[in-house]
Amino acid sequence: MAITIDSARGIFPNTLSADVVPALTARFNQLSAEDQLAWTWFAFLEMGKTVTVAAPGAASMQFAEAALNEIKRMPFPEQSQVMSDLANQADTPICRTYATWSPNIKLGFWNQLGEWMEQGIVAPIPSGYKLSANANAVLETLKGLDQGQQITVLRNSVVDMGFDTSKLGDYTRVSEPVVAPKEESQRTQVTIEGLDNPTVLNYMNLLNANDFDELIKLFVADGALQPPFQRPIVGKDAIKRFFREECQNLRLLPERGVAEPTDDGYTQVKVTGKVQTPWFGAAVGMNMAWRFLLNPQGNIFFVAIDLLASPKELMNLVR
Ligand code: 45D
Repeated sequence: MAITIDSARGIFPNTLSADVVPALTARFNQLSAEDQLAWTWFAFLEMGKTVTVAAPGAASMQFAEAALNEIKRMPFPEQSQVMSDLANQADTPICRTYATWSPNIKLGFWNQLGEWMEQGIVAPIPSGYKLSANANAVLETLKGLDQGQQITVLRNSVVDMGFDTSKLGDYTRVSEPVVAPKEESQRTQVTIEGLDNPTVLNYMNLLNANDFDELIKLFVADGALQPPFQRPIVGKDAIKRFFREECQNLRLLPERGVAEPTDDGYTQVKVTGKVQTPWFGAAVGMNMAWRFLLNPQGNIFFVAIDLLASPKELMNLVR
């Protein structure tokens, strides 16, 4: 049977990913705009009890600056309206601009608004705001998740706001400047218990070094990368763009892995371990799995990255 991206998606079918995340995101999206804003505020406060967010540098924030300053100058009711519009995915100039931003710029924008809300510069969530029963239930569920899952739900809610990009027509994507790959002397080498596959080790080391030019060479031309809870991104150009836009300064900490030959001389590899995002650094380690399908030349035909259901899944390398 010919190997396709669709068939590749099913390798290591026993891998339990955190389905609670898309489930909770769907419930969040059903809430009213007011509830969504208040909910995110309470969720953010809840997170803030245990971890702090590392604000992005000025170079990353420059693209959000004009919109932020515009909002800063508005009276409170107008500011509240802008925030509701974003949650409602309304068609307004700010919602259109927001839609062109990469996830990190969107997060940076909200992080700044959140700071200003605390300082009284931007309209706060009304004190005594009572979440609807539904919103409360969603919040209670969130509190029961591990931190990696919580920050993924928060990230999703921010990414989904703003005008719908599919209705935007032609537009220019806006993302942070691409950092230079790490100097050779600054690079680290991972080790993975039970696995010495050179492609997989290179993948981890090159991604950790922000060396996307070399990293993309590991893929076959029509290869695919499937981020957590997303459709596969297909083809070298699209994958490279994704690396540059969304994968800077990640820290991959793989722990263990297994490789086995499969059909047509291909090799399937599963690795589990932790991933840290620059937003939270070492404070939040997300429990992850990588499921690779390598061609006979050792190039990456497919890789899926999964957020795991529980820490127990880190030990699950069954095929
Ligand atoms: O609405 O191997 C207020 C890939 C209230 C690449 C607010 C990967 C109002 C390949 C509080 C102001 C990328 C797939 C809002 C690996 C309101 C690969 C603000 C994995 C919105 C390993 C809210 C990478 C705010 C992974 C400021 C898994 C919320 C990366 C901020 C995961 C939330 C990264 C933040 C994650 C969330 C980052 C900063 C999950 C950040 C999450």
